[in-house]
Amino acid sequence: MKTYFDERQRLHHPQREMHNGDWTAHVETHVRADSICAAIGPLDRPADYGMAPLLAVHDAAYLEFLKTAFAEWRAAGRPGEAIGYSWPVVRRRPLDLDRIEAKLGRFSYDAGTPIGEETWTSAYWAAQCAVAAAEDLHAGARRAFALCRPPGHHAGRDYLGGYCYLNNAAIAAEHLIRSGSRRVAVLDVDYHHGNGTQDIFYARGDVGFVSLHGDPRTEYPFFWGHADERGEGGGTGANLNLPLPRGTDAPRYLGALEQGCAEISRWEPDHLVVSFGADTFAEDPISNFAIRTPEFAAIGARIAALDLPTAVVMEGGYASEALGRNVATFLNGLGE
Ligand code: Q9C
Ligand code: ZN
Repeated sequence: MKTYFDERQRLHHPQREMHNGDWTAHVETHVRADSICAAIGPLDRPADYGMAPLLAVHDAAYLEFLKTAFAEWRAAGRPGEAIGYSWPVVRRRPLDLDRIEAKLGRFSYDAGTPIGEETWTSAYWAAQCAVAAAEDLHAGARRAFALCRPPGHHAGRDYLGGYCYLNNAAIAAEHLIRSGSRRVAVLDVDYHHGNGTQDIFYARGDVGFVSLHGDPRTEYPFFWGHADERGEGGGTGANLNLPLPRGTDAPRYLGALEQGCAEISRWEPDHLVVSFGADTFAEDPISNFAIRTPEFAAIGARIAALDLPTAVVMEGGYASEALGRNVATFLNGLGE
């Protein structure tokens, strides 16, 4: 299996996030990528596919904002990294406002996802890894792995959040559709609901979304990921959320995965994109499931039994020391 990573993805270094009433040290560090590289390396550098695959998913004004936000923040004399403090919750509309604080409010939804000097560079190369993995499937490969860091599944068409800036899984799925795939399924097994991916494809009948995650009644991102969110318009029925309680262990998790995989099989996609987060790990510092390292192999094996060409896109996982082992175990279970 080809595996993709670009060294420039290490440059992004978010300092802090607003968490439970305080600024805390940010957990989405380059050490995560180092751990994965040490466990499965060496990885290949992706080619540069340019802006087109990003523009196929994201709003052009949003991409321009992401590219320039840090410079504008500095030019306005602000300290540290760019982060919002006011969000348009009611009657949200794309007002074209000049102040960087207003733009941050327009294009984000939380205070956990700062923009620094190198954020755009790292997010851009993470997205290129996802395109490279999609290209491999298009060329006939059965498997590809994109070490996307920063992650992507919380980012929507025109917003960042949840440590995510560009939706790498959506970019891979859309790239496959535009390369001729009739149907693509996205299976999200990160601990958190992939609200950005869900939102991007919510009204689409050609990209299905199935997600297993901590129940948003108690877990981030709270407002999306509930079982009654089934898609709309042409996408009605093509969105399936399987929320699980705190403490979910491997037997219970595999039961829900069975249900999610059965749904994907019925849907008969040409390709599968897996948003893989290892934050379901028992020792993850910000999550509450109870999966142990060897059990990631069984998760990979169940996904392999779908017998679909599969691109794995990295999402979360914050127990950095164990992260590489958890990813390697999952990929071994998935097989070639
Ligand atoms: N400071 C991923 O796993 N934490 N994102 C809530 C806000 C947000 C996790 C506290 C967790 C996002 C890709
Ligand atoms: Zn997560």
